[in-house]
Amino acid sequence: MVKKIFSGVQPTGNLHLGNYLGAIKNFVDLNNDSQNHCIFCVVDLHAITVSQDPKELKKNILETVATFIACGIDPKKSIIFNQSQVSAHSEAAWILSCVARMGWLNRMTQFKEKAGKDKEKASIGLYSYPILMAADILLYDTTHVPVGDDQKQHLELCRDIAQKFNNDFKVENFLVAPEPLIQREFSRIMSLKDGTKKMSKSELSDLSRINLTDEKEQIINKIKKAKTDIMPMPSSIEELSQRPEAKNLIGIYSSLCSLSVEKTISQFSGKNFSEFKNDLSQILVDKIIPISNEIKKLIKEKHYLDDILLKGSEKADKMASEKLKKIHKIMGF
Ligand code: AQP
Repeated sequence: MVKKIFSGVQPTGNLHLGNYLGAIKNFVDLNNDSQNHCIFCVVDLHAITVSQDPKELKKNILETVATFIACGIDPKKSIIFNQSQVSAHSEAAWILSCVARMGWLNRMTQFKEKAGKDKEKASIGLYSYPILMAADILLYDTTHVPVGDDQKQHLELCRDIAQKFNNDFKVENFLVAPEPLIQREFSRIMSLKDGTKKMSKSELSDLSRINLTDEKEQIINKIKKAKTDIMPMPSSIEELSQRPEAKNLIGIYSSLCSLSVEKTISQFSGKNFSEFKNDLSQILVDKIIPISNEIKKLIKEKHYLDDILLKGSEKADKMASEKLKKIHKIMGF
């Protein structure tokens, strides 16, 4: 079966190891399967749900494209574009916001986490952003969405919106309810400073994450300073449930080496953390430094990156505006 894949990354700077292992690595595998039709979107409209410096935003959009390509996405095989250039996304989001229910959105945990204590001051966009995400996905008859574990709830909302639209307007299967593609293991990479918090671009401390543009010395230093507990390396998987930092670092190592957690544990059982950290740093340097160098090279090729976005948005616009036209007809516009 041909899979129609859609996924997005926000151009909010500091793309990190969590974005790579939770999402982009998966994008690359999907891009390499000739059975799939892939669309990878730089979701700049999502980025402005929190305030952005326009100059930085422009730079980050191009850096996100450079990161996609440096990680291995081929713009000849997959469509790469930025969301703001295809107006159907915003139009469909309005229509779908009249289908979605307040109660559904009120349950979204990411809004609660991102808005924090002072949710009165959060933008309305931050609250309604899962509806724009649903529009992004549904405009392309997407069948599969590769995302990190943190986006699972938003994808369930997208399915509910598709089903309600189809029921309300009696158009069976018109909007395709997509399936999430979430890796079973290592789908949520945690902060290097706190194993209970997700690794995130917006976390103030740079020591909490490995950025995809980090230099060798930065990676080594961050792993050296990464929080661990006072006990030696675990000898069983059961021990990990009480040791979030050890669990996270072992997960990162296993994911990068394509090993099971059990295998990694048996490899390092009884050894001390410093030995494990040395090996982890080495694996990270081997994986991240070629990506980091390629991003830095590509970022200077502004015309090349602009051209990828232009061509990608022309293709995406054609597909999305055809779907939107059908939506208009169904709704009586
Ligand atoms: N820590 C993570 N572990 C696994 N997957 C992750 N993703 C993000 N963080 C992790 C996945 O990366 C994709 C792109 O994410 P995004 O840029 O759209 O935004 P986000 O999820 O809000 O990422 P951040 O880092 O947490 O950004 P800020 O700090 O700006 O809010 C998604 O598929 C996501 O699941």
